[in-house]
Amino acid sequence: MKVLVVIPTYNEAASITSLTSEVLHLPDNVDILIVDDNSPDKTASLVKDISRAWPNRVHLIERRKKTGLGGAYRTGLGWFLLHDTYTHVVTMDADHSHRPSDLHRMISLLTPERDVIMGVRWMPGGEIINWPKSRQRLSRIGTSYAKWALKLPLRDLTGGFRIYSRKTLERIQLSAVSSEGYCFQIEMARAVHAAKGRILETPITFIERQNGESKMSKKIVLEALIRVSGWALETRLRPNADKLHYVK
Ligand SMILES: Nc1nc2c(ncn2[C@@H]2O[C@H](COP(=O)(O)OP(=O)(O)OP(=O)(O)O)[C@@H](O)[C@H]2O)c(=O)[nH]1
Ligand SMILES: [Mg+2]
Repeated sequence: MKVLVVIPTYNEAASITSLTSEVLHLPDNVDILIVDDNSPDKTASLVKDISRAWPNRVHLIERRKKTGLGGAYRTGLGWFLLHDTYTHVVTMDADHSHRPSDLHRMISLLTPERDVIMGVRWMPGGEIINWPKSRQRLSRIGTSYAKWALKLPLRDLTGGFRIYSRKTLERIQLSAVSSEGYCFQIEMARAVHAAKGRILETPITFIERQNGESKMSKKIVLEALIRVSGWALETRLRPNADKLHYVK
């Protein structure tokens, strides 16, 4: 088993050095791929310093401009698929909202029978620290709506802390997962479910960022609302639409 951790970054200079150091010092010997969108705060040059200190364990893809989380993840997951020494890929935020200690525990849950390990805030044992009530409400409503609309039996559809096996991603048409913003996480859950991926939900602690700025915006919320509503209709009109769309 060899794990790659993909971390998208936009203006995460305040967090990226400490986060990558914590991840690299885990006993799991994981490698890291940062996908940076030309951050004005020079996140990428910090990553270059880190990768000089950790040759072959830290990789960087620099995209020319910020086009959203979805595009950054499509690039990162595409890189993972091209490098078949890696058996699993992790998606993780750069801002210390996702704890490396949870990553270690999630990796320990991997077995050949499990296709996806999904970090969940909204289940017994899960926790959210320092998130304003309004943000918690948005996330809970988003997950509940998507769960009902898409008929997905999952408890944290908007969260981005997950592990996917290579086998699972190879069954999915990644280019068909076209969301730009955080809706990407919902769409990936939909695609994995359509591909009959076996998903294990596990509780995580999510901590509000202490440095840098959130990229959450009205546009991102609107994209999710419009897309999920469209998929809901599609699911009801053509129950196997997701399979036809996402599964190879
Ligand atoms: N490359 C790239 N990374 C992005 C983009 N938008 C967000 N990210 C990264 O995606 C991760 C999640 O973004 P955040 O802004 O923390 O979103 P969030 O966790 O929903 O919001 P907060 O609660 O405010 O932290 C972070 O590592 C960001 O740097 C983007 O357009 N391009
Ligand atoms: Mg965040």
